[in-house]
Amino acid sequence: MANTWGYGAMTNHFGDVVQNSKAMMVIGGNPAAANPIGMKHFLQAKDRNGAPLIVVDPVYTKTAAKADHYLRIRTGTDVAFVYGLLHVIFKNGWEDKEFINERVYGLDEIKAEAKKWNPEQTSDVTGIPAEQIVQVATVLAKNKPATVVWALGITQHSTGTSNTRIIPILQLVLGNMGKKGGGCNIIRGHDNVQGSTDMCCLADSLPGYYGLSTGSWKYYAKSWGVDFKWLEGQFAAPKWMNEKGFSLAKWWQGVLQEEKTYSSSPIRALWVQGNGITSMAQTAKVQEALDKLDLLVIADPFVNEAAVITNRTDDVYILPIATQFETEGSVTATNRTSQWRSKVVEPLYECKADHEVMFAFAKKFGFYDEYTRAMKMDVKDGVLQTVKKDFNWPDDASDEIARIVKTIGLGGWTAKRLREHQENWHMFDPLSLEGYGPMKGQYYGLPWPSWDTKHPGSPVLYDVDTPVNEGGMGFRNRFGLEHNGVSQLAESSVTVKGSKIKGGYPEITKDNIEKVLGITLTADEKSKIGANWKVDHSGIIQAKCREKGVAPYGNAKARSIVWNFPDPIPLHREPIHSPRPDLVERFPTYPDQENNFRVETKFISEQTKQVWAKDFPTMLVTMRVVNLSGAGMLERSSKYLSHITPEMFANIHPDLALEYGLKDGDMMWLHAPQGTKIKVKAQYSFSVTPDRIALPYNFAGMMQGVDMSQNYPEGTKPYTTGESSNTITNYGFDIITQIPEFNAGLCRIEKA
Ligand SMILES: Nc1nc2c(c(=O)[nH]1)N[C@H]1C(S)=C(S)[C@@H](COP(=O)(O)OP(=O)(O)OC[C@H]3O[C@@H](n4cnc5c(=O)[nH]c(N)nc54)[C@H](O)[C@@H]3O)O[C@H]1N2
Ligand SMILES: Nc1nc2c(c(=O)[nH]1)N[C@H]1C(S)=C(S)[C@@H](COP(=O)(O)OP(=O)(O)OC[C@H]3O[C@@H](n4cnc5c(=O)[nH]c(N)nc54)[C@H](O)[C@@H]3O)O[C@H]1N2
Ligand SMILES: [Mo]
Repeated sequence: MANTWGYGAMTNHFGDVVQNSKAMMVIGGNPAAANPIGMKHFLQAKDRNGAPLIVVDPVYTKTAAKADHYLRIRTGTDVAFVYGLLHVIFKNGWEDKEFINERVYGLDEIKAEAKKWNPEQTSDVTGIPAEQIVQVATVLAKNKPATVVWALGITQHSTGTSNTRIIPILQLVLGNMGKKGGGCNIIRGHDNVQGSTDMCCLADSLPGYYGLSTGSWKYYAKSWGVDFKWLEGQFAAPKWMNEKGFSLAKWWQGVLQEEKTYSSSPIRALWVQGNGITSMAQTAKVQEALDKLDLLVIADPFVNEAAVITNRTDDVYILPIATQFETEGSVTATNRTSQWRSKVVEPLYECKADHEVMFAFAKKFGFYDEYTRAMKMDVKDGVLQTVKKDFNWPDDASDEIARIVKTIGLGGWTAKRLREHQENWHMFDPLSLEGYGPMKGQYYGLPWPSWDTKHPGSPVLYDVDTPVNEGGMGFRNRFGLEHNGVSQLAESSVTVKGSKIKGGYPEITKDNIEKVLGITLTADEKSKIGANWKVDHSGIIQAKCREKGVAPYGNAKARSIVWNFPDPIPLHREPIHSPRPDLVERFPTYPDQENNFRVETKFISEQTKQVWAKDFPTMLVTMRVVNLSGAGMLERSSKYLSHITPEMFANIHPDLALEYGLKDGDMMWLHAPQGTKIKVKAQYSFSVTPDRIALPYNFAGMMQGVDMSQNYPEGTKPYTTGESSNTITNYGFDIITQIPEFNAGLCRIEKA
């Protein structure tokens, strides 16, 4: 199962924005509530650099309240909006021609699509006034470098992947990538969510984003000191090794088997370790699936509300887990830096840390030795081998990661270095991240890639004006050497500063290393070197690259065409449940999807099943509130935090409320296209227009009007319970990642 929420990482960092950004566009994010520390930096950039703040959001948020330009977009139309900006930029010749020619592939198709999106057409689709589109395009073109910041308003759509591609394309066109003060600063969510994706709490890759392929599995088998055949034998059949698993968004389908499902058998047991369950879309389906399972195990410091919304009376196990204050180890922040954390107290009462629970189960299942073996291994004389009898937690776990995960360059993240950074916090500049004294020549937290144990970390990705050994690099050569006869490498004029290799170069392999780097390997080196930089345990490829000032992953072009995606260039497609039937005809969604993450997913058949807007006329957006987080159980168990939002509510414009005879504070039913409903309090607000409402997503404990609170074990009921917005967020999933379409849907209001 997987957490598929996050999509990307920051290319730059908050301090860089303060120091270098000349403009900022926050699109689909509300850091004032969801990342107040990040927000502080944007306000500083406004003050220090006079950088205008542009906020693009369907709701007038607390972030929007600080904006110089607030654009009230209709949900699910960001691709159209960015094409609208590109239209104005190309029309005026404001694109960075040199950057595009040297470092970008496939922009002609983007240009052709942008031509269609003149300000009037863009305005009709997005709801943003045409003059504002021209104005903001001008601001971005005239204030360089500009950074673009986004979060969930961009990813939680059936077109989420296209959203996350069109914005970097905008930054490429403006020449803002690989620049201090520029880049795409995607604010990741939870504490350590970046680390959890890097470490593969994902159903479609191996740790470090190694693909699901026999080659990657073999690399991991070797890295873990286990036999590949043994690993293969752990699967029901070998073919499942290279198949994506179920995703967190649709695991319930594996239980209910209502839509077409591709797996060896139905899911019968669910183990939840650190996920709120009610934070998922389709909560009514989740409830049905929870009821149907044979076994439910929840490992959580709190009573996870999965145990509360189910009607089952048996076979639910709640394992008390230690909090982060009771454990030690590294976590990864949104800007790709690692931080070491110390244990504050030993685990209290009978609770155990997550890894202890995992170890206990591995023992019970009989693979504890294989599970922990890599922590006893190391590379000696260029050869990976077992070097000791026992391991030392958590340091050896961190060193294992550093030894194995080459793809994103974690080679430098040894426990020793991370501990030194923690001990020397005061020796780093909080804005530039540069170290002084004993930390001189390193960046705080060694932002990845930190290729090897001498590397300082890379605070700004793709920066060719900085030597590789000091944090610079080109774009990664990830998609072959050429496509349709066009080279994918950077032009000859793009030499990474200080590099001995001029211009673009491919990713380094055993076969090309001598030619690309102009060196000759010894017979001993040849016998030890791995097939390519991603799987080279010997460290030879990295060492040779260091000598030449070369990034082992190549120096290539960024591509704006993804030839193997359903939409090779991002295209506007209406949300599955759109308020504009006329636009559904012009911009239909994708064909239904046969099999992604083991399940069928409906797209066009759902979009055209009926004219949804007729029966469900109001748009639905979900949001975060500053005092609650995630599924909300933690904070709703705090007297003081729950007091701020004592009840589940919806922000509703008085004009809309009055259409339904709702006074401020009245209860109302909200009905969803999938036939579900929730009962919530109407809270008058001018942050929304009369065509839309906004709901926090951090409540649980009620299901479609039914109070489930008798299910909390004695003494655990939080101070506040309420309906989960996710009972009515509409059916719809991103075509690639399967992120639910939390942020573009429809509902119908009824006075309760
Ligand atoms: N409608 C709507 N739904 C959304 C979103 C939205 O914007 N709108 N956002 C989505 C996003 S981005 C996310 S990330 C998810 C978040 O949703 P969840 O992942 O559900 O978030 P949390 O409630 O923070 O955490 C889940 C559980 O982890 C437990 N926990 C905390 N620390 C530990 C630990 O150390 N070990 C273990 N084992 N458990 C621990 C907590 O007690 C909690 O029960 O929600 C998604 N759902
Ligand atoms: N207090 C608090 N802080 C949190 C969390 C929390 O639950 N509570 N959760 C953490 C997590 S896991 C995450 S992932 C982050 C998320 O951080 P954010 O994404 O900043 O949080 P949201 O409040 O979901 O903000 C999403 C914004 O996108 C807007 N939006 C909705 N649809 C669209 C659209 O189609 N286009 C555009 N342009 N905007 C749209 C919404 O109106 C909303 O203002 O926050 C983290 N921080
Ligand atoms: Mo998140």
